[in-house]
Amino acid sequence: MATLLPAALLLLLLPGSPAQDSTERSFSIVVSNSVTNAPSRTFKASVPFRGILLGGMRRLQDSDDGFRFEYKEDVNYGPFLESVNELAGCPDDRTYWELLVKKPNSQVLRPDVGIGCYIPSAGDEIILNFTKY
Ligand code: B12
Repeated sequence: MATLLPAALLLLLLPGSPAQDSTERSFSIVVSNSVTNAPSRTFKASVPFRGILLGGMRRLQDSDDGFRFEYKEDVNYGPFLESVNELAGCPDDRTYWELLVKKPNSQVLRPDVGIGCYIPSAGDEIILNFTKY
């Protein structure tokens, strides 16, 4: 009887519950450059339910030759995005890849976490913006 099932098991069995939701969350990744104002490039990406941005970027890289990135692992904060399409941030020039998110309502946020922790929502426009600090 359903009433006797533990709550977690019940959640797994409920139709449409997050645990069963296998639909991908589609979002876009815009590669932009505020230093040179080079034209932006837009890519389509997706993550599964609660998937992290880094995973969506990896899958995009695997499927699209036009998108390449590299990151280094920071001992405290995880993956730090170092380069996109062969362009790397440089401490001497004080350049880096900033992570911005434009929400469907056009509000632009600057997440307080990096690519390893940010969880894209459907319709997000993830902006990887080469800029200066
Ligand atoms: C300075 C700074 C930066 C500088 C670092 C370069 C420099 N030489 O100054 C720049 C501007 C590049 C930067 C960028 C970002 N930062 Co920052 N940054 C800081 C800050 C203020 C000080 C770090 C520092 O100098 N520590 C002292 C030195 C001696 O220690 P360190 O270990 O060598 O420091 C290095 C790491 O902190 C690393 N780093 C800095 N920021 C981030 C962010 C991530 C996600 C990672 C993996 C590493 C990393 O760069 C430092 C220099 O090499 C901290 C907050 C704080 N007060 O600590 C936030 C902080 C570390 N940054 C943060 C964030 C979120 C970012 C960004 C993701 C912001 C964004 N939306 O774009 C980006 C990184 C994007 C990417 N490319 O992956 C968060 C990380 C929180 C988290 N749990 O993920 C912090 C804690 C601030 C906050 N919002 O609370 N940052």
